[in-house]
Amino acid sequence: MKEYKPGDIRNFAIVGHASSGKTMLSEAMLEAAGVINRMGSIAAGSTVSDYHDNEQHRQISVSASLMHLEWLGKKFNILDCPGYADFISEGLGALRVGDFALIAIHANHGVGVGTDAVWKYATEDGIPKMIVVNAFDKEETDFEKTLAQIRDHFGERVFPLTIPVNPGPGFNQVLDVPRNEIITYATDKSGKFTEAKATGEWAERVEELHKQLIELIAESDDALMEKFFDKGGLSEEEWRAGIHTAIQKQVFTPLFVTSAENNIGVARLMDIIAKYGSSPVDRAKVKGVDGDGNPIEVSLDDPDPVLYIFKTMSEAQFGELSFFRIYAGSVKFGSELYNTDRRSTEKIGQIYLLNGKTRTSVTSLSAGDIGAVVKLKDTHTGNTLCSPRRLVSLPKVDYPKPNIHASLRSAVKGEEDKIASGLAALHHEDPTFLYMVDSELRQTIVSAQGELHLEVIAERLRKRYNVHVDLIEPRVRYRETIKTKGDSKYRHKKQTGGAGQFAEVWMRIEPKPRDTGLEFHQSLAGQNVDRVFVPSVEKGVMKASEEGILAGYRVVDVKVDFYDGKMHPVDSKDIAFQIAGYFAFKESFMAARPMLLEPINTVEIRIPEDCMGKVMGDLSSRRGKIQGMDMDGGFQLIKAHVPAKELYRYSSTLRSLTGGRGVHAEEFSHYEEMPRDAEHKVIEESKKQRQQQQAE
Ligand SMILES: Nc1nc2c(ncn2[C@@H]2O[C@H](COP(=O)(O)OP(=O)(O)OP(=O)(O)O)[C@@H](O)[C@H]2O)c(=O)[nH]1
Ligand SMILES: [Mg+2]
Repeated sequence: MKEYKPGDIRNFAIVGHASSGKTMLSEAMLEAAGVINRMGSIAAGSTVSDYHDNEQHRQISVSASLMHLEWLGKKFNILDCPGYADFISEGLGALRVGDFALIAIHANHGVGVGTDAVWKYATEDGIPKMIVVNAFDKEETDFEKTLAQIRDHFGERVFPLTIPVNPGPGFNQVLDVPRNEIITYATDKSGKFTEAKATGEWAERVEELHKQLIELIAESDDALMEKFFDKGGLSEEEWRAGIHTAIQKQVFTPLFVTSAENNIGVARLMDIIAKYGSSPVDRAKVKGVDGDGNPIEVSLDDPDPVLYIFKTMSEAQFGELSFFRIYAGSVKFGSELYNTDRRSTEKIGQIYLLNGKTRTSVTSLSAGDIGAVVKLKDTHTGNTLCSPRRLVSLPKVDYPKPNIHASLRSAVKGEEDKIASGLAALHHEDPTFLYMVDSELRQTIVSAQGELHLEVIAERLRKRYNVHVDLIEPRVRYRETIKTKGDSKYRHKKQTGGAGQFAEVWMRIEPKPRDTGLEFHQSLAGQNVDRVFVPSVEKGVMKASEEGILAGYRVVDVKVDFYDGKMHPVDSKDIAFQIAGYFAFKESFMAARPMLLEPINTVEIRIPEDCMGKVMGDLSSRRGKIQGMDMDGGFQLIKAHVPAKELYRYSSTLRSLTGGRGVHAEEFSHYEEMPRDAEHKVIEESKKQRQQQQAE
């Protein structure tokens, strides 16, 4: 395998809104470069990138795939990322290691929420962007309108380097602005093309655009600007030398037109990437911290290796694969590296170059390159591997918090351990997926970025770990409390066979302020009850309060006073007072007008203004109470208190109410009294459940 110098490597992430043609674009590139002989298709599930079962049967990308090819002597490392927001962690990892982002936009649909999101992430990562407007073979595309919309979103400096000449079915020609040419593509999907000088109206058009382009390029550099003014223009050599810097500085964002499906326009895009695209040299220095957390800079030409793990994935046929980018030094088969984040040593096994699932083994890879390695022991997404001589940890990706939750139900007993290790492994692979074992309600809550993400997680658990699980609505942590005072004089007496039991507990209870918990006191006077039984009574009260009395939920905000009772010289003992305390508490609780409290979450919603009506209407049907409203960059922000019970899969609802443009975050706020009818439902459900359990 040829070794590539950093300046000859092009690492990029293809990102964008769902279904904009990213996977087909990478397929077209592979075909043009001769890596594959024939393009696969999404419908047949035969693309190099979407090779997982879960991608083929849904016909969408779920994982980012690494592919590579050579074009004009440059090595392209392509990361084709999923467009669905559910799988954003894949795109975030890829953007972190890319030297630029190739943002795909569908010619029919224009800029979508997904486009905005990836634009923002690429900007935060400080990498330049290139835009591909795809699917010009479709009916009813309008290049000018789409360009205007893109400029409206991302600024006037989005500049077309190619323009569709004959959009619509049969589309095979583009106007090449830098070359003043009309390029005609072969219709056999090979990506091959012939060139001819632009004539007639196209010649005029391209001349004008050409002028604008040169002016833009001149702006990127003071020396060029001077020449531009002196000579009233730039020579071909001059402006070509300036394009690279202009793109780096994003003085302009180049835009290209394609039909990925038919491999039209893709080869010219690849030419520009090879000639002027960003390479690792453009980001030769990255910031990190050393072993003690002090700032440190890693340079492309540092001798000691620094690798960033941007993705890990468990594959049936490979085992665990860790994808890395090398920021300094090189990595060799059999060498030892140190994982600064896990504080452990890793031995480097087989190193691979990948094209989807096809792997080529190499003995080493050097700075700037991207590859994968198998079977690291304890290395997760986001970790840095380096030389033990010079410890480095590169910054982690900041992943969004999950916004959808479900309870994982295990259908077969005895699989708990397998499920637990599966969940842990899946979280390490995908940090946007979280889980929590809720011992109070004996449920495992899984949290993800969307309904599809949840489904994929459950599918992976079932397949990889061979367990039987499904997702159900989580049980809500209701609380029980009282409205008034109550009391009980409870006698526990057992005299059948063996030693007898006797205890009598007199108890008063009263409500306490919200969120103050349960408080146990004794105010015994005289000698009716020996003080040694006080802890026994308290134990009984605690047991009853933890089990719940009304509907099986923990009792809170109650003050208990054990003020008197009776005992028997022989039959009174610890267990007898525990039982009496338990029932005395239950009786007094039921006498004190018991009620349920429900958890209320603070919800922050961000939506386009035109969706206000629908979202507000929906919130009120969920018993939401608006706490505040604000505007932010054309978006409406709503803050509301909504019962947790009403928020099950809210992110899916919000997506459908806003055409995918709304997002929300939720967090527990406080407990509140419930409306009667809702309370009644919860109590009835719990009764039913208890009856079922007894019957089993
Ligand atoms: N007509 C036409 N269809 C296209 C083109 N590019 C992609 N498609 C089709 O559009 C659909 C989505 O294409 P993909 O390549 O999977 O899009 P994607 O952006 O990778 O989608 P996700 O990764 O799921 O976000 C598929 O049915 C493709 O066959 C194109 O240039 N022209
Ligand atoms: Mg895709």
